[in-house]
This record gives sequence, C-alpha cells and structure tokens, in this order.
Amino acid sequence: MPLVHFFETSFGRTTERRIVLVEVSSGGLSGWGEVTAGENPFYNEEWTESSWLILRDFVAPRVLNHNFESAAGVGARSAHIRGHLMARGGLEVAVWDLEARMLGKPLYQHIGGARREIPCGVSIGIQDSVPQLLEKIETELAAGYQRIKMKIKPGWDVEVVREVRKRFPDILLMADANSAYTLADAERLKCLDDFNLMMIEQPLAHDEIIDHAKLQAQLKTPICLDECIRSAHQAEQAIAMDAGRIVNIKLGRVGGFAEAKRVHHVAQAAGIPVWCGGMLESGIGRAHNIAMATLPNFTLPGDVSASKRYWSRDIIQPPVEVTPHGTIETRDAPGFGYELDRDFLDSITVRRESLA
Ligand code: OSB
Ligand code: MG
Repeated sequence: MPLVHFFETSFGRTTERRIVLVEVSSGGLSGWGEVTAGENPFYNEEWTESSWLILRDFVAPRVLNHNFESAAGVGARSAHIRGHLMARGGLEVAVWDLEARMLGKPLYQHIGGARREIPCGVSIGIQDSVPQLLEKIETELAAGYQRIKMKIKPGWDVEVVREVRKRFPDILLMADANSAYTLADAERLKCLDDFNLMMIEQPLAHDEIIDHAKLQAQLKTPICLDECIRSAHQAEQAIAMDAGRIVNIKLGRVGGFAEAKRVHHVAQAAGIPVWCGGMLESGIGRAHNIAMATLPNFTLPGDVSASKRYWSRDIIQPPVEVTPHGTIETRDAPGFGYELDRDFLDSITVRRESLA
C-alpha cells in the first residue's frame, strides 16, 4: 500500500507499506489481526518477511487446533519464542477479534474499554524543509487534531522545534527521536526543556532503560518510553527507576492485547499516563488501536488518526474518520467494528498461505 505522503523517522523514510494480515477462523466466524512490523528491521528487529516466517513455522502451529478458554491464553502458547512480539501479536489480536465476534460484542468492550470517543493527535515525520513542516502542522491543526508530535534526529532538532514553537506558541507539542541519541547528547537534549514540550519520546537506545533514567534526572521535560517497553515487567522496572513518566503503548511491540492491558494496568497503578502509539497501520491495525485506546488510563491523545492521512483507499469500510474536535468515535458492530473491503484487499494481496 503506497502511503499518501512519505513518513520519515530518525531511522529512515517509508513510502510504501508491505503488511502481513492474519485471519483466524473458528466455528464459521473469522477474526483479523495486523502485524505492525516495518519493512526493515530498523524500529526493532522485526520486519515484514521475518514475521511471515515466524508466524508460519513457529506461532501458528502452536495455536492451530488448540482449545482456548479465552483469547487471553493465546500469548502463552508462543511465550517460549524469543522476541518477535509483533508477529506473535498479529495473531493474538486476531483471536481477540474472533472472540469478540463469537460473543457478539464490540472488541473495545470485550477488552474492558469504555470510552466512546478517543482523543487523537498526529505524528508528523521529518520533512524536507522547515516551511514544509510548518505547513503540515497547520493542516493537521485545522483538521482538529489535539496534539502534534514531530520527529527529531541530530541535525533536525532544537532549531526546528524552536521554529515550530515560535509559530505555534500554545499547541500541545511533543518530539519523538526513535533512539537517535546517546547520553553524550544530554546537553543538546536539555535545550529542548525551553519549549514546553509535553514529552520527549524515546531519545536513547531502543533497549536502554538505565540511560533513560540518567537522562530523565537531568531533564524537566517528561520522557515517554516507546521502543524500550516490550512487557509489563519492563514497564514496572522503567517506572520504578524513573526512566520515563509517560508510556506509549503499541499492541504489536508488546505482543498483543493481553500484555498491552497489563502494561496499561502497571502504569495506571503507578500514576503514569499512557497513550496509543501507531505503526502506520492499515484499517485493521488502526481499528485495534482505537479499541485499545478506550481503556481508562489512555488519557493523552495518541498517534491514531484518520485513514486518509495514510491511504488513498483503506482496506476497511468506512475508513477511520476524525471529528472536527480531534476524536475518533467507537463503533458498536461486533469485533473491531468496521467492514473489511474484501474486493480491494484481494486486489492488493501479493501472497497468501492457509494453515489448518
Ligand atoms: O516511533 O511512534 C513511532 C511510525 C513508524 C515507526 C515508529 C513510529 C511511528 C510513528 C507513526 O510515529 C505513528 C503513526 O502515525 O502511525
Ligand atoms: Mg515512537
């Protein structure tokens, strides 16, 4: 699926997505999930192709034809696989969707969510110029989005944030570095304290909780952890050492709904707010994100936004839309709440494998 506009982070530019979808069937019903791995192993170690192989050769054989009491037990069947949480999560969320459909319930209610409307922000990638970035921000604010996240990296940071703040003094603004810095950059990162940012997301290495704690001790701005948090246990440890004061939860990164809920609960118990991250999802992953963001501690606007910001045509009907006040409303159909556009999905499918 070609993106409407390229998306650039500190680790690279994406122009087109190759997405693995999972359909699970039981008792004449189907549930759907999306693997949120990128096209390259740069955000984390997974990519489209690795997720296909892990699912086919290791995860699906452990889950197929197994009797589950509930979707909450699916993750444990592949818990002995090291890593590959996005691949495993793609299947796990499909079973949650299936279970919700079996119960005739919307997925958001099935996972314990209640919010009827989720607050939305946008994630804006690194642009070719500052005027281009300012124009994009202008467009998203006009569309109603409640907060702006801008990507930063060395060479596109303090000066650019200063320009954005000068032009938009009062907006909810944050920056995401996707692990582009080290502790040696602390002085530079401290300059960002001048701009009243809501948070700085994942400035340091993808697997480095201790250095984030050292950095947080020097920063006024809250650190938000993304890449570092792959489990509720890691969230607990990071929170205990004050490595961050906000957590971005991504379903794929933690391996699905069961662990995402545990991360949510750990953060809630510690008074740490969470928000729903995004991985440039198609409609299926987007709908799952909307469901997750209805849990009570998702109090900050997330990176879940309208389908049309990504796709000229999404694979669900209707596409995800955002209200003029920057929210997405939940839908009450069973499961993830949208119809699959099967004809369109078939027309863009390049590979398919059925396992029984
Ligand atoms: O770090 O949140 C991130 C996209 C790809 C990889 C990592 C990230 C992102 C985003 C985009 O920020 C969020 C979205 O609009 O889906
Ligand atoms: Mg991030």
